[in-house]
Amino acid sequence: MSVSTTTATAITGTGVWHPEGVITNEELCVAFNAFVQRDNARHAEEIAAGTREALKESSAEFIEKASGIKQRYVLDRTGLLDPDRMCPNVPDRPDDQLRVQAEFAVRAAERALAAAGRAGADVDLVVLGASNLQRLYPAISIEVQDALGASGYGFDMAVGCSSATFAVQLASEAVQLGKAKCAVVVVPEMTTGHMNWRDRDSHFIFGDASVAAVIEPLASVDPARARCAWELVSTRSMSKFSSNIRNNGGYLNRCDPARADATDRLFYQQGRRVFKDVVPLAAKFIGEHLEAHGLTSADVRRFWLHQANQNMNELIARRLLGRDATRLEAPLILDEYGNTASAGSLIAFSKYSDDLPAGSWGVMASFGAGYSLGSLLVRRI
Ligand code: CO8
Repeated sequence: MSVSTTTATAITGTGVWHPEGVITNEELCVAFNAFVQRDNARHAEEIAAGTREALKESSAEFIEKASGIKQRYVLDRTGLLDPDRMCPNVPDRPDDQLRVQAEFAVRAAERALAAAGRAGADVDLVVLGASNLQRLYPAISIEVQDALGASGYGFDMAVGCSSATFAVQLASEAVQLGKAKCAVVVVPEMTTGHMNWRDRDSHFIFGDASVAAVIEPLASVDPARARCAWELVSTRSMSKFSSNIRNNGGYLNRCDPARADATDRLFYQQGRRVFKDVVPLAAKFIGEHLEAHGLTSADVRRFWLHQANQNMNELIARRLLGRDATRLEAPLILDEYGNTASAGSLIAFSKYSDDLPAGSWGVMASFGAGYSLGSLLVRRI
């Protein structure tokens, strides 16, 4: 476990961007069920002979009840809703054009910089954190740095759904060490590319979105410039190995030709086990972080939790508060966005933070594959 307690830094602006395409649960299930019917018809003889199990249909009612998700934003509806394709159509771009993930990042970064009253030329560090990286090199953050007209340096990092909180922590520490004066954390989660849209257990989970945050020294915060600034009082992170959420996609995949069509190169999970593990783990992790600062959950005005599952968040908030949280104490964005991987808690923060008065305490918390957990203790300036 690593703990940082004197981050004299602040989040001076955030920005959210998502593609315009929307897929509702109902639309998603129409496509999925058409695929199921076709697949079962194709294998009718084996199914009748008992040598193959028939695929089961999905339902919009199940999805909303089990997860709280009602819809998700997606870059490409066409490929996802085509029962013969079930994969987003994202044409490759020439090397002299901004790639999709960098474009996601730049769009959110521009909004975050505007909120912070900063320009791209002010930026001297870009940390890109995302659960999936589009390519290996050059680092996507460096492409973003170039597109923003920033100086300094950039790097990419991935820690599943804790990529954003870990990235904020690293950027904050760089500012704290004097290595950067104006860092931008970009979290371009183009998640629809890593899902197995033919898997009934998980086809409904993720959506595409991008979020960014500007991090500067606390001493340089100017309320006239940055309308909604929050001191990053403390950051905490933790990891504990588990294979319950996994994606074996990687550069060595082609080296095992026998497994060219393996579906474990896409997202898969033991959802029930994860659910059971995460509730006590996350509540303890956040509670201990607060305790280390002489705070209790009652002192916290808002918890911006990872946005994977409404039932999970309600249970975690109940453990922390000893009662049900109100919608504003633990806001949800997953009903509209789906699970946006590591972007979720930061999107919730961006959308639900400017109403709180100066001095308010808040916690952003992520829990994700790895397992990985991140907690950011913040106070409104
Ligand atoms: N349509 C209709 N029925 C379905 C469907 C479907 N699409 N899928 C499953 N069912 C059926 C099953 O067949 C089963 O039927 P039966 O009882 O007859 O066998 C029944 O519904 C229940 O199935 P499950 O037990 O699989 O369903 P759950 O109630 O567990 O819900 C979830 C599935 C929503 C995926 C749930 O398990 C979940 O959210 N788990 C938590 C993990 C998670 O959120 N994953 C998201 C991505 S990873 C991530 O964001 C990080 C999460 C936390 C990390 C932890 C770090 C410490």
